[in-house]
Amino acid sequence: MPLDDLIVSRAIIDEYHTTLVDALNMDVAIVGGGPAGLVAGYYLAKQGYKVSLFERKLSIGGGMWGGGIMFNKIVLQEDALKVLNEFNVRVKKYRDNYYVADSVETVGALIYHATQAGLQIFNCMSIEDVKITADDAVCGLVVNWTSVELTNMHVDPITFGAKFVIDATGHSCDMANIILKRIGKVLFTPTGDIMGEGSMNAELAEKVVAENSREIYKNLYVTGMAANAIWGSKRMGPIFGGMLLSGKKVADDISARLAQEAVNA
Ligand code: 48H
Repeated sequence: MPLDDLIVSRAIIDEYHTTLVDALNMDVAIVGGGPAGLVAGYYLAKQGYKVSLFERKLSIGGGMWGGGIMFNKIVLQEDALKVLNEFNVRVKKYRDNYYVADSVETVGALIYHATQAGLQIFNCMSIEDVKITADDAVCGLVVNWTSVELTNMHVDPITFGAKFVIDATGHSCDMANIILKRIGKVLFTPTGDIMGEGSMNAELAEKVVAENSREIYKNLYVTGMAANAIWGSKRMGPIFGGMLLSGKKVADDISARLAQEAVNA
């Protein structure tokens, strides 16, 4: 059977349009496709919630691909294996409490299992603002193509609705920065501001990252490296167990809120 180039185009346009329209109202919108955002998306989608993840770059995976200094291995501690094992990644025990995985295999597995669970990923899209309610609670995202951002063209964005938003943007804490710029120093931190990332200490940083992964402003949660930056905790370098545990923690917190909302409705 001959192939028609225009049917190829139509298939892409039709299917993308359907996917995009379907995402206009979500339970949860995740900004950033690093390990923490992907794990959060996996757990929320697995529970049947409608979740989309928006990633600025063409590739999903954030800072995980490069392992440490582009040696593409990642280290995980024992506690995190229960999360990693859900993704069927091969892990080698290096010594007690130190496990090593291939970073490329891990990113591939996170993307595969998250999308199979129902997470909708939009790549090449940058979040430039949040949608807010009359009392300044976050209720969605303002989105544009990254190519528009890069070329600095004056093209207006479009808006998506979400009951909850997760800042999974890593070191840059983009969503928290948007709140500071638009609304002020109103974050749920002691200062209302981003408290800033401390220097390297894997032990201290990993101990608190899951606990730091929580609501930072009305309906806005944080996960991953951004959680430690916002709450003024240390960085951890190329150990990724905390990123996985952090993604799971924020998914657990939000699913508890969504379940409560369903009861109240
Ligand atoms: C759309 C955006 C926007 C935006 C950013 O950096 P990440 O991998 O984040 P985490 O928290 O999942 O993982 C952190 C880890 O990779 C890391 O850096 C560690 C452990 N460092 C330790 C240390 O000591 O340095 O991914 C964040 C993603 C990236 O892909 C960005 O492109 C994306 O978010 N992003 N996407 N709109 N406004 N801002």
